[in-house]
Amino acid sequence: MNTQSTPVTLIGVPLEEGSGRRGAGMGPTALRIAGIETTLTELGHRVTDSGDLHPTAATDLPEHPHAHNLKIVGAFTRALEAKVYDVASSGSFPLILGGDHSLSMGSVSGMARHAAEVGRPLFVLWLDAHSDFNSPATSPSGNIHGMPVAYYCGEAEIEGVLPAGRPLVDPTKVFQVGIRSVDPREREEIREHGVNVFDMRSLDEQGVAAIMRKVLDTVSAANGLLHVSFDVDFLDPDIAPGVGTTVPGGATYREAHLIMEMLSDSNLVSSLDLVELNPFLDDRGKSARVLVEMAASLFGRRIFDRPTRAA
Ligand code: EXY
Ligand code: MN
Ligand code: MN
Ligand code: MN
Repeated sequence: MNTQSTPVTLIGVPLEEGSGRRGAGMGPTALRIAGIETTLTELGHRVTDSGDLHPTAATDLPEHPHAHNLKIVGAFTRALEAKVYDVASSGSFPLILGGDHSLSMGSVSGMARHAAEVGRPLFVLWLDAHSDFNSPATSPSGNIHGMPVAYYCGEAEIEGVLPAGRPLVDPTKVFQVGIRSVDPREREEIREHGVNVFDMRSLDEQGVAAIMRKVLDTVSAANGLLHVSFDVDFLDPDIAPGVGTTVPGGATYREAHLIMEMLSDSNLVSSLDLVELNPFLDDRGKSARVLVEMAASLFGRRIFDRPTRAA
């Protein structure tokens, strides 16, 4: 996304049942109160707020002992997959206001269908403290928000939510940045499937800019689309306490902004999730405002424009 005027469609996803606790369902409202629409409009974009999805629970899905609340999470997955596909196909940028991270089963799957249709590979940048590569077979909690990456890569074995034969994401096209909490079997799965992980130590050692250049060069060389999924817990809890799964030692304010600025300059980003904001746990709207500022950098806000490099 760059400074040019872009049609953007906000999609509210008041889903919290994937997280095992209450509060993330208020995330879309908090992001609206923090000014997501006016901020992007003032940057010159044409923003449409499509409101919140409110699907009814999918009665055809089973109660699953190791995938809690599958009927409602599955219903949101179906509704969001269809919505994101429609929005992207219409030429607008889907900006998903979460909601817990299980919503990415739908948003990424919708973008995967769109990418397959336009004949371009889909890449995913996963900004998170967690790898979210569990499955019902490996999850220590049964909470589906720890499973979306495995799901959209076809590894979570939750049948019947989306049609068999849905386009999947190649795990080697997933880049995870900021990781610092991984379960033992999840670790094995990530390695086995070739997910690209830049954990917090990599970020400390290499710096954000070098990592992002690798990611962006890879996407650019493949003429790919890039979906960005931003989990609040990617950030250090000091700057973003409004999330149920805080992990110490997260990204700083400037590291996160630099990622957004480089993404913006790249023009490669096709879609964005803002997830796991839990306003019930937040400190006077602090985390909601930080997320809106992150979106502003992705959509072209700059301290100063960079000088054009001399030939
Ligand atoms: N790995 C843990 C689990 O699967 O239960 C914790 C997952 C937290 C997921 C948050 C959203 O990133
Ligand atoms: Mn997550
Ligand atoms: Mn997380
Ligand atoms: Mn596997």
